[in-house]
Amino acid sequence: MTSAATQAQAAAAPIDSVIPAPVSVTAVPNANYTVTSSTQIRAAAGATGVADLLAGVLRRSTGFALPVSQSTGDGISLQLSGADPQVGTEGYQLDVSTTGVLIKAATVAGLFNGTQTLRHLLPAKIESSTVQSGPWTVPGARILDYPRFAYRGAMLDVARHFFTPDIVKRYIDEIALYKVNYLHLHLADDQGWRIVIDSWPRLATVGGSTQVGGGAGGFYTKAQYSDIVSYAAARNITVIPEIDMPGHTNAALASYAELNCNGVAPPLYTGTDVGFSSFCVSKAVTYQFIDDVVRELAAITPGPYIHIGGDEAQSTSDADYKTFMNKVLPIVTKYGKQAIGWHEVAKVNPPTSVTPQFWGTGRSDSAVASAAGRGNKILMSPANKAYLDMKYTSSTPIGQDWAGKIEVKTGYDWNPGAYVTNVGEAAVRGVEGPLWTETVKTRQDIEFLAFPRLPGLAELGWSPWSKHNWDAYKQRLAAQGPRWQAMGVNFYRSTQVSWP
Ligand code: IFG
Repeated sequence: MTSAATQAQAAAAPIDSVIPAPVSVTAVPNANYTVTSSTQIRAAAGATGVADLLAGVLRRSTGFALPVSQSTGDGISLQLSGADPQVGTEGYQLDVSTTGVLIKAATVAGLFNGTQTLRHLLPAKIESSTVQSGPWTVPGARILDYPRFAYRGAMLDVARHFFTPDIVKRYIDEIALYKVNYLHLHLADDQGWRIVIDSWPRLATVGGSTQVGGGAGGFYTKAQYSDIVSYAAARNITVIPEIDMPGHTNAALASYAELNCNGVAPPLYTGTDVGFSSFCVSKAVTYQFIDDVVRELAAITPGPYIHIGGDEAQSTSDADYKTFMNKVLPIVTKYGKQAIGWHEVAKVNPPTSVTPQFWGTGRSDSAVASAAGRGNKILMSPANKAYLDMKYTSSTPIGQDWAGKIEVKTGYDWNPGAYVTNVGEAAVRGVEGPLWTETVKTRQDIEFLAFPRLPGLAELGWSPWSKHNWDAYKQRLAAQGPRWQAMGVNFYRSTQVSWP
């Protein structure tokens, strides 16, 4: 980086570099605030957790003490009163003046989102894990902001390749910076079962013992899962566990012979085919098993959703699929959770509490449109727009391309509120970027595929459609490059973006 560019980086980040784009941003002249060694961070009662997280980021790179107190006054102030009611439950107001930055919200979630915007307003070096030279200037601004959709999600497939809790937590740190508020963990598939279920212990010890390519695999203990849940919750992210069924179940079937219709456990599977497995719909033990699994998962999942998969059930007849889902969906409700399923679940006319997750490559699906018409909310993950495991271009070293290549602009230029025929804005729960890991082995691989595309999905989920503009967005995206460099994020330098 040239010294001029370094100087540019050290200057206050332009107020139009925030992703997701806020609802309204007004520059205020002569109102810059500079964080100094005497800056204090003040928080309303109940908001000191958010203040501590912000302080952690700022202390690391500024070297300042930045004490946090339950108080009001100059400096960085996080308050739970006085916010414009427009901000709702996740929005905030952020006002910069020469004496400090005041963030107001109705909830702790809103304050957390406001602190992410503050990070974007500070120079990129604020994200460094070592002390950097300032000045740490925040440009004078008035911001009022709140999300378009309630659900902005990222999915990580930890079944094809297992990822340690630390790697999952790093991904949580990265997606939190873009106000993503759901992390969907794909915990079970043909190649692996990744969560301990006490009543069926072989699921982890056998089903979790390998992965695609035959590696050692792994699994989360309940304590590790709960630690990930808490880590996410502190960053306004709700974890959604997925146990895919009736298909994508070889790991479970290999762990317990009695779950198979013929009473014989198939071998563990380390390939990448799909559609060859199915739970035995006709056996009562199948539903006892699922009841045990959902009960134990619900008990360690404070969030409202459990994902039951339902995709690619090519070895389950339509009639059996319907029978299966009509027995399983009530089990999720019984344990106080709402079900999400891949959009095939729409064909069983599920209760309106069920969220079909659209992953098609087309613009229409009659069952999904009918479900939306009945009142089901649809989660938008069109595979040719939102699948983060798709290659960027034909020369991308990892990833797949069955849904098409997804360069940054392709992943950004679509409207979730008007994408699937007869699934309008009011029927959309939000947007999610699935990252399947057949070809993804390391933290660097995850980051290479997720960045820069996930921030575009986060913006589609958060920002007003009126703010949607590729030419403006790609400038804001370019400003993320130095931030990701400071964070050590292994992002793809798309040639569509003029990285500084
Ligand atoms: N489809 C499968 C996934 C994964 C994916 C890879 C869904 C819902 C292809 N199902 O996407 O298990 O293999 O891109």
